[in-house]
Amino acid sequence: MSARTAPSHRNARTSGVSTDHHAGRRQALKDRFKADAGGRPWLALIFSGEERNLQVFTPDPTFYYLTGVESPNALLFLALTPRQDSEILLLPATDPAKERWTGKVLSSGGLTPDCLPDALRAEAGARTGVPSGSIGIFQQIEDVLVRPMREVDVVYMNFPEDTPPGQVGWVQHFADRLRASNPHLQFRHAARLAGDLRRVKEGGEIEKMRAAMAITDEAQRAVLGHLRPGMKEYEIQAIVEYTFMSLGAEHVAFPSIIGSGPYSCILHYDKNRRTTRRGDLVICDIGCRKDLYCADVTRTYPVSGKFTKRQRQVYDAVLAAQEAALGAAKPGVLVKDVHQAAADAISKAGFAPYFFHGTSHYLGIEAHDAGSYDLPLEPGTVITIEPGIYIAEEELGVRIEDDVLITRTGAERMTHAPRDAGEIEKLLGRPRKTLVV
Ligand SMILES: [Mn+2]
Repeated sequence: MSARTAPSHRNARTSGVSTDHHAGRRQALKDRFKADAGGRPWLALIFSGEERNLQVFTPDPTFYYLTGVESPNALLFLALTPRQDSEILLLPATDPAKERWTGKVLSSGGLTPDCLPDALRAEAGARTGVPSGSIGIFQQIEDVLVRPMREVDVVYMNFPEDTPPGQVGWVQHFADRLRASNPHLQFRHAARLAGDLRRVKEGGEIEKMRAAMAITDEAQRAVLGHLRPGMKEYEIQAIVEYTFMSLGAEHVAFPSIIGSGPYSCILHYDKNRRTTRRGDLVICDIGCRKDLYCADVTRTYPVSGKFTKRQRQVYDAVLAAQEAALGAAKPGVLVKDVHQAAADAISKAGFAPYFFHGTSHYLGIEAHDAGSYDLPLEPGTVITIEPGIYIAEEELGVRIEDDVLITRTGAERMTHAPRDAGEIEKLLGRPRKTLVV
């Protein structure tokens, strides 16, 4: 049975809230591996990644997408050989000593007599849809692999980005060792096939993204309530991130970019140390992560409360470009077509040399989410639309970014922070709120 007709998969498409959607996603990915392997037996190793000391652990997005599990040191094993069609989930062994430091994670029991592996595995099974008999301890990885490694031709792997530059992580070591001892096998990246699946969001994912977006919109409004000349960029960042956390976000989706004056022209500026001045524009490119799904919203504000004539001219050109791109976004078109609509509008306004980045990226479990840009947009894809004009010699940068859901008939703007220049000036004209300190 193909994934499209499997009942679990159909449920997933409509509800997205039961554990069924993880089972459906795994089935859909297995179908893609099967087609990609061209009838040859294959196995796939999808790791959650390693935890690093004093850092917030975020599971590998593909692992999380397929299991809903946030534990480090876990593995999803999938295989299709003449002998087996299997799904095995290996979880970290329960470690009460470690849990005292970092809290509980979904685990498999196993290290001490007072842990109850069966109960833990039943819980993991209920949450992931993997039969509890197919849930084990991460240390069993070698046992799980022994036989299938002899039976397959193709191995799909993900490589979690969990390692500081210049170091080789455990997964990379493991992959190198597998390759060296199995030279007859073909190793392929799982990321592309999984990415194309993740690219189209289900209802439940879209709801999670809307929640992250509503909080991010609220943080933009909080900036409008407090912004004044002399405020440090990092104070604005603090207001943004305070709002994120107080409204229930777990984290930022990416380092907050608060760029004023000359730094409004630096695309990924995240030092945020400058003191704003009257007459500056300040770019606030921010997004929170909630339930591991991301939002990404940019607004550009005049610090003094009013745009100069020149700033307003540039601002309105960017807004018109964003509207043009929004109008072009619909099923069947490519992301580059959406970009072209924005670029044409900016050219028409005479600012062509000052727009030098792409207009859109996918958004989801990652701020720059997975998926091929060669595929046409389809209902359920979520992209950002974020044209900008950056005139460094005038210290004048403007970017406006919203998150957009492709629908059956066109596109829906999902983020609603104040965007019109007149409305922004009106909101900045109110008495500014004071801070806690
Ligand atoms: Mn963005």
